[in-house]
Amino acid sequence: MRDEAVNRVKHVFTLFDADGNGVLEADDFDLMSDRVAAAVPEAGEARKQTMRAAFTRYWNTLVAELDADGDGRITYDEFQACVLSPERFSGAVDAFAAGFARLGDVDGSGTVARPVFTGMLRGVGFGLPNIQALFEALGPDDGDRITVRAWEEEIKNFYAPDRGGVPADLLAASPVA
Ligand SMILES: [Ca+2]
Ligand SMILES: [Ca+2]
Repeated sequence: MRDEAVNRVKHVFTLFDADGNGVLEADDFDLMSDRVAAAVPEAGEARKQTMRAAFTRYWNTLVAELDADGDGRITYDEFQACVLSPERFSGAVDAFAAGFARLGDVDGSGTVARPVFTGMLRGVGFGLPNIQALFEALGPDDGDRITVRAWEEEIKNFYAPDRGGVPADLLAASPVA
């Protein structure tokens, strides 16, 4: 596995452990979707529901595939097995990427404005300099917006164990210059 992928996996585990108790549980995903929804007050209820459903589905897939000892919680040791067989998660990751990125398209234009992008990723727990670096890497247009499609693809890259040197690495880099 590539070093960049290992770094992303460690970072993602820390982020997903939203309440910081050292293990992933259903409550973490509820907490995260609450924070993300709160970051985009202007998003419609339908988009929020899709986003929440994507978080829930993602958790259900993780616990079904990774909870080796069946205690309903995922430790880091259990979690890192996800990178060994990414094909088992691709459906849930695709839904997660789509539900998340499309929440940011609050006006249905197919684009996401910088403040919305920043608010949502702050909601998940990423650092502001990392978020800004990723936004720049996704090529904002003259109106300071990126396409939902570009963001969605980058979310999938973030979870791909065989990728490296992708813009998504910027989210796990520290510090970002
Ligand atoms: Ca937790
Ligand atoms: Ca477990």
